[in-house]
Amino acid sequence: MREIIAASTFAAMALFGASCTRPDAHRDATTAMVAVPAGKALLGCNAAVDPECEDDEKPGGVVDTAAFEIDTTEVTVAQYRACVEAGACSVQGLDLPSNGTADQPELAWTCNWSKADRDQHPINCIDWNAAVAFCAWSKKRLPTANEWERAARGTDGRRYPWGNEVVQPSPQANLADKTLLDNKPGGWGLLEFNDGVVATAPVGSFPAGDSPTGAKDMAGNVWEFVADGNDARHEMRGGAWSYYPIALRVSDKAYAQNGRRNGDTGFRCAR
Ligand SMILES: [Ca+2]
Ligand SMILES: [Ca+2]
Repeated sequence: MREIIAASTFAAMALFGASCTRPDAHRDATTAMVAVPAGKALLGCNAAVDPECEDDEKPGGVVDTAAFEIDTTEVTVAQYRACVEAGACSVQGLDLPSNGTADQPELAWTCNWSKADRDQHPINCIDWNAAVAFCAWSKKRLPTANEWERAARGTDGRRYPWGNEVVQPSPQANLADKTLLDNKPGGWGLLEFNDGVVATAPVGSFPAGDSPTGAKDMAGNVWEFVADGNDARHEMRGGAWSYYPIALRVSDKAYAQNGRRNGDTGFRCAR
């Protein structure tokens, strides 16, 4: 299955690599960034506002982070394509999810690469190493977990990017709502939420959920890889279209086995 699905895209990549050197192509991927100043912020579990903290979020506390910039949005399909066309990024597996051990063709419908009208959706079905390669090509890097969280929640230790208020029925984020439940019989989703989106939405579609720094979709849409983790498993932050409100909390952590490519996971870059 892997070879069949990837064949045409490999051919396209070879074509670009052989005939299309675009030294300025990285400018195509230039994306708006928000500047986060140096200083102290409350990161990790803030039990005063969040009764759902899990063990790996504890203990919370005040952390000093140096100044950095982070992409305003998740990296889009169009931005990733610019890197592919420059010969610096791979398309391997972008149409075929994997849990890190086995391919999951039954989930191929969730992947945005090479589907029509997805240019402004987040690139997904991508593994951690490919995300690292894209950020390097963009002269950036993956954010650390602390940087990601600082950008998502500001300095005051809030529970979600927008504050401490619970997720609204017509929410500030794309999560596993009734749209997913209604359109994927036998699937999953929560009837009390209605964000109108089955899987991913174009980046920045939920401005009511913007973080205090101006970063968008820090809750939901796709999980985002961060630099933390090890060769066996990589940390992800922010929850996704396939998850429930507990995962939209800014201090929540999830982990991907190395090699995992899922429709619910993408990334953004920092510098
Ligand atoms: Ca949804
Ligand atoms: Ca996100």
